[in-house]
Amino acid sequence: GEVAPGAVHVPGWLGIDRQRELLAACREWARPPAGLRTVHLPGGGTMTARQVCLGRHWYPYGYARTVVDGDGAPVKPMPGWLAELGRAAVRDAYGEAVAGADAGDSSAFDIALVNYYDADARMGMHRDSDEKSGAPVVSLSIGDACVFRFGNTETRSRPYTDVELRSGDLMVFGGPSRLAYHGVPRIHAGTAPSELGLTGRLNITLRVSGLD
Ligand code: MD3
Ligand code: FE
Repeated sequence: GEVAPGAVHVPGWLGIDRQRELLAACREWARPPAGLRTVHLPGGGTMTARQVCLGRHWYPYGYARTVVDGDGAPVKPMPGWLAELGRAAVRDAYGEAVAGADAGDSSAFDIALVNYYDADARMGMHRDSDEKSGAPVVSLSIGDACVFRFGNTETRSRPYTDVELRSGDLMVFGGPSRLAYHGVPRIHAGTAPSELGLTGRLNITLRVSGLD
């Protein structure tokens, strides 16, 4: 359903087999070089969700082709099948659901950011503004459920809407929602489907960098 203009939640979009395939791929991407890493913030803190990037490496605050703030290795490529999955996600989420939503150039997904949350990890309220494209962001969740907090474009604080994201859920954020504040205040530990054999939560976001 539509959480806000341009923000569409499709529960259970990924079947369990698709989730297992994505999880297996994430486990490969997490291996060094250019594997899962702790993100260090400019203020001296660290993010509690750990991250691995495909296509371009995100660091606070920009994109690079190598892991500039880690092992320096070239970033793993964005697979064509994953870009295609993003395209299908936008098509299915928007379909007829969001009249007049601007899908942007969603055929050109060239970045994936994979965040791994253990039971205690969180993500503070922030905006994603390092992409030079207005195309929608696709979010896929695998493993433990979480509370996803969708805010507004003006402030980091209220009003916001809390949505439970479960394993297999899709969300697409485009149009007026693309620059909204959002975060993950809580993980529901131990709620992952047992067939996955995963402790914690994975979130994969697919993005269009707008970079050369
Ligand atoms: C709304 N990830 O990677 S996914 C992020 O669950 C991020 O790991 C969270 O926020 C996670 O930047 C939330 C939902 C999400 C992702 C990107 C967005 C919502 C968004 C970009 C614009 C607006
Ligand atoms: Fe974000």
